[in-house]
Amino acid sequence: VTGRSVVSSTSRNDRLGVWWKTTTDAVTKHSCFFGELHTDSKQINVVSRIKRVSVEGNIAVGKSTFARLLRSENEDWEAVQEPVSTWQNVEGTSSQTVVTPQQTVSNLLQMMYQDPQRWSYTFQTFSCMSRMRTQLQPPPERLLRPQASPVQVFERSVYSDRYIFALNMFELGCISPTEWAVYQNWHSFLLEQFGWSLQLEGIIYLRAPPETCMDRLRKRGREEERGVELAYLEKLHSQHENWLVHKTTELHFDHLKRVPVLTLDASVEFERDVEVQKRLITQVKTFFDGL
Ligand code: DCM
Ligand code: MG
Repeated sequence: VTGRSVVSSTSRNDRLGVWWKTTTDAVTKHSCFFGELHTDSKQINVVSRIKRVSVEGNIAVGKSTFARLLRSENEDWEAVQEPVSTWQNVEGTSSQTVVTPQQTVSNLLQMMYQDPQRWSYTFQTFSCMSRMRTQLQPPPERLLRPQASPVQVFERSVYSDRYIFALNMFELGCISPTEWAVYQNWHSFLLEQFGWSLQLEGIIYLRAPPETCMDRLRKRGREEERGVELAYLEKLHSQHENWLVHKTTELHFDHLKRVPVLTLDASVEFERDVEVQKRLITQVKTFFDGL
């Protein structure tokens, strides 16, 4: 693959798993493919790759629990967590060029909830950037085994960052029209650059009434979210419905309009109910097979 350094690869017969990176100026672009090789005219075309699926849903609906469940079900399924701890501890990130040791640690998640007018844009910028960094990491070795049917399951995506949270903050007036224009500008640009590596093959939508999410949010008791009101969860619920069910949200990426969505009923308590878990897993398996 010209101009790219292969970090790791495995192959058997006509199956290939390649993890490679391209470095251009300041950016290192990681990509991973897993699939069949077609070697006509000395050109290698990799026709399929690791399936990438995001789990979407309202705050505290149970995305992390669900992702853990999938991970324990099948070792070909990898769960990639949302980098929430990074947002709670801005100094602890890997971009040393931006944050100096003299600066105090910021809990940006808390700042955003305490003063959304002031901090929403900053939070949405940082959360989306840190998510990109997380989701561009190389997958674990075991997913590159030739006999694997690998799926990476991401907790949320750069698409929900924009079409759920940032859009919502703009509609609530916490992100100004200028900030919204700037956000959309860099978001589109970065996705055009990294788009291929971040694209999804599928979306799982965990759907539950906002009241249920409110109960779970209280039970979880994340300190920063103590002031979250039902009205806010209702608004986020509508954003999910508009994007994933009614399909009325205006999207700016063509492939995203065609990504299949599996809607799962997450109103039932699935954390400890083995029967419910089995039912959900069966639906997920069928969905993954069809991607
Ligand atoms: N969050 C946000 N904007 C984003 C992504 C996340 O405000 N673009 C917030 C919502 C929750 C927390 O981060 O407070 C993530 O928790 P959960 O995964 O349970 O939704
Ligand atoms: Mg979570």
